[in-house]
Amino acid sequence: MKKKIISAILAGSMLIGVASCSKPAPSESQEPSESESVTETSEETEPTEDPDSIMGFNMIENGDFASAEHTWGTYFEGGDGVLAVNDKGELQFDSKKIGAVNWANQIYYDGFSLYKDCVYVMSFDCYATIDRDVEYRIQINGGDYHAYNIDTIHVTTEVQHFEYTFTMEEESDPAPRLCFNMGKFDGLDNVAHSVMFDNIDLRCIDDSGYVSGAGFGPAAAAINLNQIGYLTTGYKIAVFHGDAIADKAAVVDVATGSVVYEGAVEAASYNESTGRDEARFDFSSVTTPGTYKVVSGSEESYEFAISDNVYDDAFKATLRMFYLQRCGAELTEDLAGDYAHPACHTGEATIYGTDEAIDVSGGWHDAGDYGRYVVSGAKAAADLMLAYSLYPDAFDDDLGIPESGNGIPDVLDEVRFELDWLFKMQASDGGVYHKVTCANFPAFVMPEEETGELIVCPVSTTATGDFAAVMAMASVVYADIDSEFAAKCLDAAKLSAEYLDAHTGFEGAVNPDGIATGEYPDQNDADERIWAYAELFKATGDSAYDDAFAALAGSGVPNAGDLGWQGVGAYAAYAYLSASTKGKIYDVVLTNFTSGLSDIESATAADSYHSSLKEYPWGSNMTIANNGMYFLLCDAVKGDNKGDMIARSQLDYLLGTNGTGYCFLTGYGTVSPESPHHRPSEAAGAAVPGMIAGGPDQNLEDPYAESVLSGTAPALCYADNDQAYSLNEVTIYWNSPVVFLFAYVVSQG
Ligand SMILES: [Ca+2]
Ligand SMILES: [Ca+2]
Ligand SMILES: [Ca+2]
Repeated sequence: MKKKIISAILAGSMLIGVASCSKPAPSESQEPSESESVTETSEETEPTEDPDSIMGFNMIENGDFASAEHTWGTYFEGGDGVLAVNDKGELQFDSKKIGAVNWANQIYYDGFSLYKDCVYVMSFDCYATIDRDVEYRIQINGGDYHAYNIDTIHVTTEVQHFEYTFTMEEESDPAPRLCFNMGKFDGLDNVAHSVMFDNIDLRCIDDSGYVSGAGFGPAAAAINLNQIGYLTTGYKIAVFHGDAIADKAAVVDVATGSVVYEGAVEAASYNESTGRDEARFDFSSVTTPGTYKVVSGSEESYEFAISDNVYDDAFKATLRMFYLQRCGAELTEDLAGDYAHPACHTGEATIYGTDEAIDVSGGWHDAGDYGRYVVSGAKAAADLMLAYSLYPDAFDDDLGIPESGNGIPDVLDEVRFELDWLFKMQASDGGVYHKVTCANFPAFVMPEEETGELIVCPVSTTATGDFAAVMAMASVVYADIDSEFAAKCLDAAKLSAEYLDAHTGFEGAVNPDGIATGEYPDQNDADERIWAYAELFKATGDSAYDDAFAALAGSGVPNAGDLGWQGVGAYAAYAYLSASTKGKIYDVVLTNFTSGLSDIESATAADSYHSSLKEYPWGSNMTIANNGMYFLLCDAVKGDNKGDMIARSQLDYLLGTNGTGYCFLTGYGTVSPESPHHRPSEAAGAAVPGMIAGGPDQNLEDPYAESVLSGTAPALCYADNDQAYSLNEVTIYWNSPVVFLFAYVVSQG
């Protein structure tokens, strides 16, 4: 077969903006599994430390398709087709539908790296059963998806060889994507056809610019501690590994250079979560305000403060994050700075499957996307209200939001912004719509630029239960502030409880056809129903709600230790146990509620960093914060003070006392996430301050994580990159339990 040779030299091509946004963000925090059809399995990570090793091999595994087991994925946006290795040893894409855009059909390959200032050659053979255009791209796999190397090729029924030489002029990318777009092109008719690829080869031919180990984030520190610092009276530890492990360590006053404390380092022990020996150093006895560092062996820590108001700014920023997530309202420059934007998502939304449009403007954007979801919003609102209820003195009226100075604690003004949206999500029969989003996740744009049709998804019993619960909670919290509003909240809660009474079967909580945004799925709505009855019992003392609660929770509240958006049992149990009227199954619920404490206690004691986790799943930082909050809620019920050390150490973990070397709160500490998976941060080119990143996910649930962290110990599976949506997204319900922890420690002093 004759091969026509086409060679293009695109040295240093950086065609930023060309055919960008070839696909929207592939996934979001709550939806790891349903975002795209991926046929790939785990990839081998190429060596990154030895400069010799980046040269001289084909980075595309099985590029000649000698094996039928390929690791290519497919992405469809209005197109359709089938990808397989054919019996001639070629990768064959059978196009069934070409869609409306060139990326309507995309095949892609992940699992290789490109290094700054290195030169690469990309080559492949391609033919088709018709004449057509195909777009070849090597692109960044996140953000604006711009290409590092790109060409539109004309493919015919003859095999052609394509070859490109390019220099990587941008920062090193450990997880780019090679893809071929085979959707709609000018002049192409929608006829069934096939496109064949073979001998796909990508290799480095010049590594003279390569710097070993460069480009993939800061090296973890050998001494980890709370990078913001400590309250004067607080418990204080630093954790050492590697060269920092010594018999003795010191705390040095940065201003004077003098040692203010020297003490013994605890014996080192192996930590399974990090895969290394670590040793704790307790310096709680240092209580004089100042700026310090810890010195041990040949290592020293980042500087940190000890002071009575050390967390004031970080606490405010963590709460202020909610203001910056507001939807349907203008964020003004005087308050929002670089993140100011006009009102977004103000149009009416269509109720799925109908012609009816309703106003559901307002509320908080959920996460890195602009969806608004009832179940996750309910968790966030509940956390903030609980924080205020238990620690009111921690909150004031000068947060820097539009309602600052109105005489009402700003946390309640902020929650009310969400509650006002929630009212709009309630149908006239009391059922509550699950969410409002566009059909797909948006590109990386500011919120007012997401202008697609808004769709309200059907009522779910989980959303309805959560709604009733937070509205009943609000009726108590706002009673002294605005009795009329509190009464409105209680009426809304009762109406939704009536809906639940009349609809005893599980409803909703799955994405309807054509909706690809976060699903927030659930298999069990008993905990949401129980939570609704518990809060209504607490709000009203009405024994009918106690009866309804007991009927469902008689043998125990499901998920009794969970403060999640899916398992809400701990909220339910706490509400029931903190009601002023003692409920009829109080003792059963108390045992049930507190049964999870010992596991958390033992995990916390065993881990060098006092992490309460044994495993690190997606959003592990939320579970860390939730565990601290759970202990404090149990304390509140029992009149104990057992949670103090655990709550403080979970907050310390989030702020730097962890194995990654990161303070996970954007804008605070010495090393914190700079590239969160968060559209306003991307659009502004700088991370919104005060956001908690998802944190380590040992399951490596995005291509970047898979590429960079393969083989990494569970608690170290973190990377600060906007492509790493399973590690570095942010959400309102990851921030909210951290607000709770801050409120606790600040109120304790
Ligand atoms: Ca072949
Ligand atoms: Ca206020
Ligand atoms: Ca549930």
